[in-house]
Amino acid sequence: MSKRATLKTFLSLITVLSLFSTTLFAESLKSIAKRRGLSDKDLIAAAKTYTPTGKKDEYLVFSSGGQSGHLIVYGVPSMRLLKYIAVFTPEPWQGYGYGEIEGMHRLKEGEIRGRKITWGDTHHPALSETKGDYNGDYVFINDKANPRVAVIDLNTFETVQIVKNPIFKSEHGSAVVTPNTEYVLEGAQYPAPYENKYVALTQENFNKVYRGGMTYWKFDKKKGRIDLKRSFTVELPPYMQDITDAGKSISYGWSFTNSVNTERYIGGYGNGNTKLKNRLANEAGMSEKDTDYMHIINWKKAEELFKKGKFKKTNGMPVISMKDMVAANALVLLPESKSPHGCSVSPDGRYIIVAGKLDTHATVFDFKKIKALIDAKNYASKDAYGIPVLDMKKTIHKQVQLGLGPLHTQFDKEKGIVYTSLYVDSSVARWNYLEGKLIEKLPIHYNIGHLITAEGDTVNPDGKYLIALNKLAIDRFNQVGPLHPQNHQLIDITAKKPMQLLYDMPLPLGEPHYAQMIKADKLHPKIRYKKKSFKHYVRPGQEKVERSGKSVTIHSTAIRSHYSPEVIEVRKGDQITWHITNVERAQDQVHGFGLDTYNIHGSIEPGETVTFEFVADKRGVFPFYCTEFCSALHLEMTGYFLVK
Ligand code: K7E
Ligand code: CUA
Repeated sequence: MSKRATLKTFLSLITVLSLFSTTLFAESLKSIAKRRGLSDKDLIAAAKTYTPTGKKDEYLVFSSGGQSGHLIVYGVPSMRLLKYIAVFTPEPWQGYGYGEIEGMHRLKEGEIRGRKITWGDTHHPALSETKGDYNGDYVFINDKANPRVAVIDLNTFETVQIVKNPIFKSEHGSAVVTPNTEYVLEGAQYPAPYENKYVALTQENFNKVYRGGMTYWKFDKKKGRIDLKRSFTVELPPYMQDITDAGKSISYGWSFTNSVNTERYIGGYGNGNTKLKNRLANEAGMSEKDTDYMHIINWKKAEELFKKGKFKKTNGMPVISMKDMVAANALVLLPESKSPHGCSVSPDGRYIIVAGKLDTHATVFDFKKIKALIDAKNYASKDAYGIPVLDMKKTIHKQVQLGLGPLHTQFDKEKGIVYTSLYVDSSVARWNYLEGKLIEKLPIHYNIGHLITAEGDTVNPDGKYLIALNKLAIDRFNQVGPLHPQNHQLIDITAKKPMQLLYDMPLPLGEPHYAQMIKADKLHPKIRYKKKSFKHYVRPGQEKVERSGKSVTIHSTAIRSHYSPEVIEVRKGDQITWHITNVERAQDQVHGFGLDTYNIHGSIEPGETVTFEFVADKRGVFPFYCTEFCSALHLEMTGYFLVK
């Protein structure tokens, strides 16, 4: 055949093949849809979320891990899980709490009053911000149960600090950052005495000694750590402070915190008396009044008071009194529909949207009006603690009926458009808070708590995706016993109307509350550690075992596929300090280190030096080995630790 004829045959063959393949593909897509019972809508949803191998996600979500005490990272739109970051809870894979000194130190740092705590109830992650926008440097997360806040460095996705609140006994309005991450906020929840003392639960004591509060943890951006010496707390009444948001732009310098139980109802049901009689149960007693209070705090002024030394220390925490805050006109209360939950500041900082769980309305407060009243000291009344109370009516921009159980709100790219979760209704409401109009509702499955949109609480929301963080899954997934996974539902919000449900993701790790969604290209995590950045870095060829009395220090290296040294002999009772440097440079070449029955396990990432400390308190022969399948000869990556 001539060259031209070959080309001709080749071309016609391609035409036939491509025709054949399109019909084949079209047919098979149809037949797959038929076989699996998929609608056209389902196919579109699949195309919008399916992420072929090697392709990356546009956004990353940092979700609280609820009772697991971890932080969960996943991609959007694929909804692929990427990482559980160990924060308040031991996690062996990452070497967090199993002998690796870094993780041990973190958990030690989180001990409260000498008690080791190995769980946390994480609720609200907060990505660090610059000018009100996520900067991708850090993420903070709170522990509601044991009042603590953790700092996670997004260079490594590792927890680098845990601070504990020395005066709160629980917290909730946390973690929240101010627009330039000047402070990380932590609001108390269940009022209690600041001191660690017994104070009988009488109404009188409750009113006088039990307290709420708002802690402003100073974040030192240079060090990447919270600076305890520059942190302070504003004393608040024993109202149950709840969700908090920081002001921005025109409301910069202020923070807003909801509350419930401004009735100061202390219960009684169960207090040696399980019959209700004349007393109400908490749920009724705490929602007797029609309104509760939003706490409006000028943290810039509080900072000035702190710097002037206008505080008293309790358990080492500087506390600015309500009296001093009121005298500085820096603490004001605003009535809001009773038992509210969400509290969200608009991207321009002007509006604060509050949804009352027990009210079908969302209230849009206008900060301009609030500020004018505060500046003029135009107050309607005072509460029992002498804190001025604003006239609610004078501060409202709109009140909009959304449905049953409105909770949290997030913002769209388009001005005025917001999304509010409706817990009881099991739906998401899309509405316009500037015009006060409900646009549409989308049913979700089931009982939504928080919801998030892409960068939806920043000064520059992206819109695009919404995720419903549902509380119940019920019948959405295969049954796995009475305890079900949570259900995060991805929703497309790009069209003006309607919203489209795209994907259900089960999350079997605690009950997440809040999450935040950040553009993936804002994150620049490292691939390997700089070996020299570790004090105990071991250079290949310089491995050794040193003894000084009962202290044995092992300087060893790990590389595919051996540890050096491989055999280590010590005496019973020796105090062991074991440094291991992973001298690999290649991406993802991690070595594990597991030691037989010593409850020691670590993760040694490329370039990293990890240190283990323990006492060789059991005699015997203990193999150690690499727990990551790092190479074909990974099983051979082993050695013996002998204790005689
Ligand atoms: Cu609504 Cu802790 Cu933010 Cu749960 S909280 S949902
Ligand atoms: Cu190193 Cu397996």
